[in-house]
Amino acid sequence: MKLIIAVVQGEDAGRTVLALTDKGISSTRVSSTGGFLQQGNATLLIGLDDGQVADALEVIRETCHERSRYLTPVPPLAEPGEFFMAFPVEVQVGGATVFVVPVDSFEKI
Ligand code: 2BA
Repeated sequence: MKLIIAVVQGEDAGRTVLALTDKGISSTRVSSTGGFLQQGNATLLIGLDDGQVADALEVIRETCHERSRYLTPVPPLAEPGEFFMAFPVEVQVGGATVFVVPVDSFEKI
């Protein structure tokens, strides 16, 4: 058995969960925040048999898309009279950051 931990963009999460469910794969969606952009994203916890991993990764590839986000740099402490122009920096995010980890045991209690 494996656990897939997939960090996806909020816009893609609903479609990903539905497509996984259509294939009989259970998942849990957790709200999360990226450390770099400090913007909301979603983390999917997907427990599944080894034989379903390829199917789940295919669903994630199909439903999660790369997008541009903009990061506005925080201005440095300026001396009086100094002027700082904060230009937004474009960052490419996603499709998904995926970890596949082995599961020692799985129980529903
Ligand atoms: P964030 O940490 O908010 O990162 C958003 C995007 O910013 C990243 O997209 C990447 O393009 C860029 N980025 C991140 N750290 C950077 C840095 N130190 N310098 C320059 N650019 C940087 P993705 O790589 O697609 O990551 C999307 C989200 O996936 C991340 O959001 C984070 O929540 C998660 N993630 C990515 N790598 C991870 C890891 N190794 N462990 C845990 N979560 C991870």
